[in-house]
Amino acid sequence: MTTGYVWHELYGWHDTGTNAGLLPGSLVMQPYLHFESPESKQRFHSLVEVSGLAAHLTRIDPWSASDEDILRVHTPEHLARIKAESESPRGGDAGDGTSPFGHQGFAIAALAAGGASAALQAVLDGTVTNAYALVRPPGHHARPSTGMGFCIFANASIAIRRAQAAAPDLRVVTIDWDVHHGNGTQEVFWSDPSVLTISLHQDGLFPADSGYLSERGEGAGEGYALNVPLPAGTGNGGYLEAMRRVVVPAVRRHRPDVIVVPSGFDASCFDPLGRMAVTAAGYRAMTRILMDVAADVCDGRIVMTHEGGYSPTYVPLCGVSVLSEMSGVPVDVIHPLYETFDEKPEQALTPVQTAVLDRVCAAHGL
Ligand code: 3YP
Ligand code: ZN
Repeated sequence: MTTGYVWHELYGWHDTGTNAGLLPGSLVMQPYLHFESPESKQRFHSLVEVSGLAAHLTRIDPWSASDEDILRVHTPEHLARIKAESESPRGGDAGDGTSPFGHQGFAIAALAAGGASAALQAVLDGTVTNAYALVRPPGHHARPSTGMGFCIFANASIAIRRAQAAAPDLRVVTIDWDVHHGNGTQEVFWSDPSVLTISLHQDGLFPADSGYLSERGEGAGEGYALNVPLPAGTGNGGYLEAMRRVVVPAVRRHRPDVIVVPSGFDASCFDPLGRMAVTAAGYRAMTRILMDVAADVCDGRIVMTHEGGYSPTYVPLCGVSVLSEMSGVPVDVIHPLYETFDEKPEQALTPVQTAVLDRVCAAHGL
């Protein structure tokens, strides 16, 4: 069993500029980094190297997604606009004013989509059993006609559509555990029963008015979008129960050939953009559950594509925990003080969380 790993130095060069969080630099507040700065992801990669994990992983080189690959998901207008703004010395914005990119940002966005695609291909052709594509910019909010929420192109969706172009019968389940709703992935596969899109997210966080249980796909895709909107404050107990009660039975019912996980670590207890409480041990345990069901239904095939996660010091710990579980390589980088968070009261499953899961199960016949 081998685990693939994608990283490219240029992912760290994707330039979101100076902002005070989301505010443009101005006299309102001292300019700082944009939330989606390189820090958390570059430091995740550093820890993969320095922990010794990298030596046990199979490095997969990303390629640049072709126009044809991007156009399976996005409109020609979106692609043309990103390319045009990318030529400007000042760069541009992917669509909503919060998704800036620098000069030549198109090239890095295409390399992110290509990194997800390379990881998926390596898993499907058997080069590796599973893989983690640590790409940047992220992708799960990007819609066919526009980027949004720090995303330019829909990396995971582009990878899946590319794989389906070669294997039209390919069945996929996406399990998005980023704290925000995976609206872009949901939209791409809205009418498509071949791809079951599941999103676990904080109820009502981002995008606005998105990620409700009532969103379930339409036409032939009716029932193949599955939202699990968890209440703010949910920790390992609620997330693991959602995995056991919703995700595992839904995966067994769909019988995918591969599981794709848009993986953000912004549901962690240290994240500045989420209000959830998942710990590194929680992410490891969620990974274990996915690996067990994947072993049963799809020979263990799992591809994770990196999304959000904004704690510069905790994202690396969560990421390395997931990679350690995926690869079976023991890595123990967690300081005992961090482990005290595994025992906090918010880690326990609550009746409110159980009631949400009851409704999700009832709505989807699980
Ligand atoms: C986009 C603008 C405000 C919240 C932000 C969410 C980005 C993210 O991590 N998405 O997964
Ligand atoms: Zn997020």
